[in-house]
Amino acid sequence: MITESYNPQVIEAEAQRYWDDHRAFAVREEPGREKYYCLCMFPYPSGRLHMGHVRNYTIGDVITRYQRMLGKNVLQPMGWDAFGLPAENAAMAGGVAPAQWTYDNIAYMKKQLQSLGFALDWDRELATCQPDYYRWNQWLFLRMLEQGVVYLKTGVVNWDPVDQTVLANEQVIDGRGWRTGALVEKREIPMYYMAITRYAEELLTELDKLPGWPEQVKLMQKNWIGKSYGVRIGFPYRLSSSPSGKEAGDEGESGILWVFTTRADTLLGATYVAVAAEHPLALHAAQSNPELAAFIEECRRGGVTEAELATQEKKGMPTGLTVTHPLTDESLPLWVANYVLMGYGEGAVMAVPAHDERDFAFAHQFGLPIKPVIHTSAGAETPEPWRDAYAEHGVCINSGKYDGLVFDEAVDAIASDLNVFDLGEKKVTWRLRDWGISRQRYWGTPIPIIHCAACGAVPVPEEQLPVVLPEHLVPDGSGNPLNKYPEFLNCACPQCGQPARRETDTMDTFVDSSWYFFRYGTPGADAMVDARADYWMPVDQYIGGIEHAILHLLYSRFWTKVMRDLGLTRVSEPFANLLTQGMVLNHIFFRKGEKGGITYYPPADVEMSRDDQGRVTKVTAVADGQPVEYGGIGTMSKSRKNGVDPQTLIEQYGADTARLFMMFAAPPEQALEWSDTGVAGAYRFLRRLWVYAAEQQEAIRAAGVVDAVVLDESLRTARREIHEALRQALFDFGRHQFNTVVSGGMKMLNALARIDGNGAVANTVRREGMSLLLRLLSPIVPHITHTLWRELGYGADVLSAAWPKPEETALARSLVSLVVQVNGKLRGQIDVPVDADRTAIEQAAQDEPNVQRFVEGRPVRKIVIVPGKLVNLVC
Ligand code: ANZ
Ligand code: ZN
Repeated sequence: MITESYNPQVIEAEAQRYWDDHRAFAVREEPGREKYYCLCMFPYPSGRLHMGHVRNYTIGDVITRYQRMLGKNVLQPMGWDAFGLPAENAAMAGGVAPAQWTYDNIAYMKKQLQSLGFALDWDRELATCQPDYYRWNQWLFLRMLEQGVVYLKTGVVNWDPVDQTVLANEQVIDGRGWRTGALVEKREIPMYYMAITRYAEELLTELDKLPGWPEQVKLMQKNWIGKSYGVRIGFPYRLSSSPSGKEAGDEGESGILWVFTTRADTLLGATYVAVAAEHPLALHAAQSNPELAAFIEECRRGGVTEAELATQEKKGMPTGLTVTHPLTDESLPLWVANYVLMGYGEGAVMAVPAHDERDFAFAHQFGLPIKPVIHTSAGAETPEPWRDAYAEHGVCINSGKYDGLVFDEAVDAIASDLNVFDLGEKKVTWRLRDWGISRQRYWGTPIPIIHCAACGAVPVPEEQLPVVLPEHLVPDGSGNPLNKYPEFLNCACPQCGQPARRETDTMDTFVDSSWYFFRYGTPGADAMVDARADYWMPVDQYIGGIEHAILHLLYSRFWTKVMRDLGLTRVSEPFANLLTQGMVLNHIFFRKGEKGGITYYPPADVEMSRDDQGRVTKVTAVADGQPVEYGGIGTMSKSRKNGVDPQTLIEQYGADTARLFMMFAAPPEQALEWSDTGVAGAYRFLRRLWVYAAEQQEAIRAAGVVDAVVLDESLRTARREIHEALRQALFDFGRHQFNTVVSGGMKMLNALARIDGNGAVANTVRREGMSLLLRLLSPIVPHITHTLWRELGYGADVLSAAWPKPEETALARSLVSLVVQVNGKLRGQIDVPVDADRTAIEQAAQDEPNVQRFVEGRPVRKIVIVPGKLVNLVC
């Protein structure tokens, strides 16, 4: 019995209980049966789900249920990216151990996920902070160490001198420690690196084998890997032997400064040469120049990321040294510049201000010469005054024997001329760096190394894995608590048995997320992976935020290739198809305080009026009725207080409404604007569906199968409308355009509701239409469709019903509409059978009442028929 009122809380709990009891989403490997692996990026257990999660996991669930109804063996797992800094911060703030905090959050968020009715195989749940997961991080680390894919090298870290601790990049704010405010120092310490650069070429070329990835993501990966074809050019120099100055006849020490350039064709336009602050030549010059030494120190304190370097103000200082131009023997000044990176190319550039943006800005600032050597859109002459660098390729000018050559020719000619003096060679340079994985943090996977005074750094033997992280420690901000915990720290050297000390660095948490998708395929395995993973991998559809477009996906691709080379998997690429869902946005409201501070107002705490164009005209705070400023639409965020808590939404309207709204409001890749009226609209549609089913339940239950032959015209039309909407919706399902799937479902319900007549024949159309509609909508709103499917007597479980299919006979149009004109003017419309003959059409046209009025008894002299379109009566 379907009650009159739609009560989502009751039916959703019931449907979820049914799925639990029937273990509906637990799957097994079934060799020979087509599999589908649908995966959403696993969440960090921050405490509560946010709308971005709900959107992400709803998209994944809709695809999962859709593929399952297509008959595939579908795996959709879930787990927790459970290590990381926020747990340590929460621990410091609340005095609770990160492990406790993390497990509590997992428990709460798991309940939230379950209340949304996702078709998840919870038997495969994992949390990366569990020893039986991270032991395999350690195990693979050791295999990579054996292969030389992991190696030790010194790296630079941020050191807080007050707290005596290493800070993560995000803990450094304007060059100061986030807690102490102390100026952060750079320190060099030994760290473990993974040689991702060994796979650079493959990581680049295999992007072309991923047609199911968004072009934008592939481009971002490509730029990150950054393969550049260029020339390494040598600029000879001579240093004076006494740092104090050049005495007569002092020949000094000679050498060659190497630079890397992608624009060897501009070599004749080089007007100075610049090196990074850490470059040996800069350090040499600083020995006799305290001002330069201070400048170098200042550069070292600054940001290290590329983004920081690209945006920061250009700073520089001359070294007083010069180098020799390898083709002209001209002497060029050598500068130290903060825009030159030590870690890229040669840590030095030949500067061509006329044709390079950064060199131009620098030259402009320090009054260095600018010399054009390429015919560009600026023309052959120096445009005065210089406003900009002209970076386009073009023909060489002002370049002596190279004049007239185009880019490729010039690069070849210059490279081979330089080659004669051993001052140039073609070279490929990569932007990609090896991946430093050591973190001086507690809450992460312990690096399985033991330090022995006699034997050095000794790998933990395999049988001693996992190195278990003690879970009860509470960091207090003064460094890694493992360093003060003897039970962890002290151990015996595996090689000589003498007392030794455990490594206390842990792994970057990107390690944890680099292979979790393999582990879902092999829950409980006593190996990193077993044969079961071969059945499931690769992931058929991966879904997550664009913020992971580069690092997470690149590291996962890298680990997969390493695992392949170790014989652990057959796949080379982990994710066949990738969907990056759009952000969830909401209005932003704020007031500016007297001192310039900004107070944000949650959308629920303001009243907003709009004009008839939908523009916001007036906003006031509910609390005091006073105006509040409107900040437009932006990503939901805690700091701007414009988030909406999914929990309230689920409690008020139910999971199906939340899911339906998410799917209806925008296609998955696009940004979704939050809208309370949209949510209410989604709810109203579900209630209409429910009420329709309640009203028609007896009729539908009792009805038989549609017999197309006995349908009258209006039933045939209703049925055709239903099948036409279904056909379009199925097409949209296939291309993951769920918003129009939902509108298709709405059209189907409208067509059903328009059927009048209570006869047995009409009921057969209702029964068929409702069956199609419930199956179509079941991936999106699984609870209501589950209940109605059962209550209307279609079967026990809509999940195991066949995916709906439109019927050709229902789609065939039996009538066509023709417009009728009298003397070329539109006067009426007629519906005639598609196969009607000329006489029948003429008769129908003349019988149309409005047409009769305009003919007014005049004799019709001629009738023109355009088949399928119109009839024109001439009189
Ligand atoms: C001269 C020149 C002239 C350049 C010109 C560009 C335009 P991609 O394409 O990203 O590989 N460069 C080289 N090493 C650098 C470093 N360590 N730090 C900062 N910049 C560096 O970039 C290659 C270009 O980046 C090189 O080509 C060099 O500037 C600069 F009209 O050399 B070029
Ligand atoms: Zn030893």
